[in-house]
Amino acid sequence: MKTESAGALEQLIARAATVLRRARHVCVLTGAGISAESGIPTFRDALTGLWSKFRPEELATLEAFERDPQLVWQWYEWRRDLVRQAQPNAGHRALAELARRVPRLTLVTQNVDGLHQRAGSPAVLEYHGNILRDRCMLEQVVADRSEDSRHGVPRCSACGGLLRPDVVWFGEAIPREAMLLAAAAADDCDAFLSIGTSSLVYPAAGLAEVALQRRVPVIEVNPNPTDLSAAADLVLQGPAGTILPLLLEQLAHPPG
Ligand code: BV8
Repeated sequence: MKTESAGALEQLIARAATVLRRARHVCVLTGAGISAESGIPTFRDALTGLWSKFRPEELATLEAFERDPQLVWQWYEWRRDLVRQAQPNAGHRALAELARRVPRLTLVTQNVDGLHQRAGSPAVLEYHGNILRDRCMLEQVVADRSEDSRHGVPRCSACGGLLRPDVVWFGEAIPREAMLLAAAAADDCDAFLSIGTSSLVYPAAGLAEVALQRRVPVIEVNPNPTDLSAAADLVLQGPAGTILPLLLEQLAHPPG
């Protein structure tokens, strides 16, 4: 016997599928929540255990790295191991499939784990970079590690400069191409999907606001309410790994 809430959720998913079926260009923003079911702690949860005494801004900033590069690298190496052991989940795979079902889809992710690409999503905009790449602090380019990486702080094989994770830290600019392409997609899309994000970190959270200002349908997928929920047109409350496959199912089998 279907519970009332299950019935209500099914109707909301059917309405979301109708929006996507009519869409010419879907813009999707994802956050840490879509990777939670792959065993990667969400950003807030990435400060658990021995890292719980730190605030994100205390580890994910240039100041923190300059103050103690070893400590910051320890945190990133711990997160890198989690990313290497992780597999894309049904949520990532559903988004890769959705890109094949709609005329145009722009996928913007705040995640640095590369799981969208591993699930087969084409042309993912890495708005906050990628944790598995190193960037040279001197040349500001993606670089390889030299043999003599001392004391847990890797060095650039080309110039010996300090290496840092190729991610965007708080107070740093979004990579230019990703920022311009994401802004253009938010300005052009006729449907916007916000998945697994608390919508707290800017300028990423501003992309959904652009869609709202343009009166484009905004659909949120999240088991918990967020700063965006009140303004969103449809809120599909549940885990992305459950909701997104159901959305694809509805897209494939329109009612009646
Ligand atoms: C900048 C990479 C200036 C590093 C990250 C305007 C207003 C207020 C503040 C600001 C503002 N503009 C700028 C700021 C400051 C700051 C900011 O936004 N601060 C916040 C904290 C208030 N922004 C910046 O500093 C940005 N840079 O402004 O530079 C500038 C400009 C020009 C030139 C020079 C400088 C840079 C921000 C990027 C920082 N880097 N990541 C790393 O990963 O180590 S941010 C990082 O945190 C993530 O990438 C992500 O963006 C964010 C975490 O948010 P979420 O992904 O949403 O994750 P969260 O844990 O919060 O929530 C998880 C959600 O998932 C929850 O809602 C949960 O319910 C849900 N969930 C759980 N399970 C599931 C699920 N959903 C679906 N399915 C499930 N199974």
